Amino acid sequence: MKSALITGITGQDGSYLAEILLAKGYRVYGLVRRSSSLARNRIDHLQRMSASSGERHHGVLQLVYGDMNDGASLRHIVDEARPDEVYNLAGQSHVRVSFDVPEHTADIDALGTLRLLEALRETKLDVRFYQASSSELFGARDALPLNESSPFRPRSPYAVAKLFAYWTTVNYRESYGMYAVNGILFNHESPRRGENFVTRKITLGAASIKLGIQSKLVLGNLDAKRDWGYARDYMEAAWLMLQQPAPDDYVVATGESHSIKDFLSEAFGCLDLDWQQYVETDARYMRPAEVETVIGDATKARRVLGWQPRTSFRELVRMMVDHDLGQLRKEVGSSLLHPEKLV
Ligand code: NAP
Ligand code: F7E
Repeated sequence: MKSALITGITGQDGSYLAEILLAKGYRVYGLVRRSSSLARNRIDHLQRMSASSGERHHGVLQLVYGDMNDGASLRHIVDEARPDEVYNLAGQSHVRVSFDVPEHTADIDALGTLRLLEALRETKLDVRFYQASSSELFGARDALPLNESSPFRPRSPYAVAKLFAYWTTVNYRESYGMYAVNGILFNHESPRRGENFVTRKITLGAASIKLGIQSKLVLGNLDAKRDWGYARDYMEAAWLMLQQPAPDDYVVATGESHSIKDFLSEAFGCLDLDWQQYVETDARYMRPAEVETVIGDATKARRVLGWQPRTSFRELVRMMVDHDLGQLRKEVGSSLLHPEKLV
């Protein structure tokens, strides 16, 4: 049985990756941090399945406490789990919030990666390491689309921290011969996307407006363009990166770019609503420095990994809207049965 350690298993990507690895029969160690309320809704179904027998997936899931700001905990986990593969997905992942908590973002996203790589180096394990790098590394560029050779020019504390982690990963590969790769992933979304990223904010907002739960949606810059793919497809690419004969870095993207306005039009359109009647803008959602347009070129991933996105922009938006409408309908139904929940 192959084993893998996933940091960030409770996040959007970690939950999909855990599903993929468990279906392949891996023993999966998921690093979780302590919090006063157990926020594990994205992996609850996996824990339940792991506890019962005869389910679709054959692997074993084990959660372990640790924190990217605590090197001793990382060393301890690595020593105990002795994984074949490590996927470093943990991070303070919100770009705008990184302007509010730059030190924390650098501690977790930059130094956290260094701590984990050091833990792996010290144990001298024959391990394969995946780093969750980001299209935010490129920042504002004129020459599009972006590929592995495009220059980096980060525009936020988040991107600067990720740049440190990117080069640290390259450095450990070159200095110590580690199998360490960067997946330079462009924006990827899903019904499990955090609720304060723009796509999920829109699909939840549109569904709430449709059901009469809210009357307007307040956003920031509507002209920005992103290359949006489906998170599950992207985690397949992450796995493929660790199955190659030699380590390398890859861009993962759809090659299509859409504006926030396009996303609004598609999402509200799924519900027969005109977004322009409901959307307002507010400076509080703007960033001190913005990345206006992003579009990626995943030719190398297609050629070497045999990877390509399987989910179109329209399918992605529809999937998210349908999910949020269904979820909100259930919640409204249950709060009507329990009116005290409305206060
Ligand atoms: P996410 O939903 O925000 O998940 C982040 C995960 O990191 C959560 O499990 C979170 O745990 C964990 N985490 C945060 N701080 C931690 C700490 N101090 N110690 C241990 N765990 C910690 O992010 P995502 O969308 O899945 O993205 C996964 C990774 O890919 C992130 O590193 C992100 O920066 C990067 N990335 C994402 C995208 C994208 O479009 N989604 C694109 C490029 C790169 P809690 O549940 O306890 O908060
Ligand atoms: O913003 C604009 C905002 O926060 C997208 C992370 O996963 O992908 C993600 O970073 C765009 C920006 O994602 C609102 O100004 C308008 O131009 O959904 P987002 P992001 O910043 O692109 C990269 C690749 C990562 O690595 C990150 O981890 O949408 N926008 N109005 C808004 N954004 C938010 N969040 N909220 C708004 O109200």
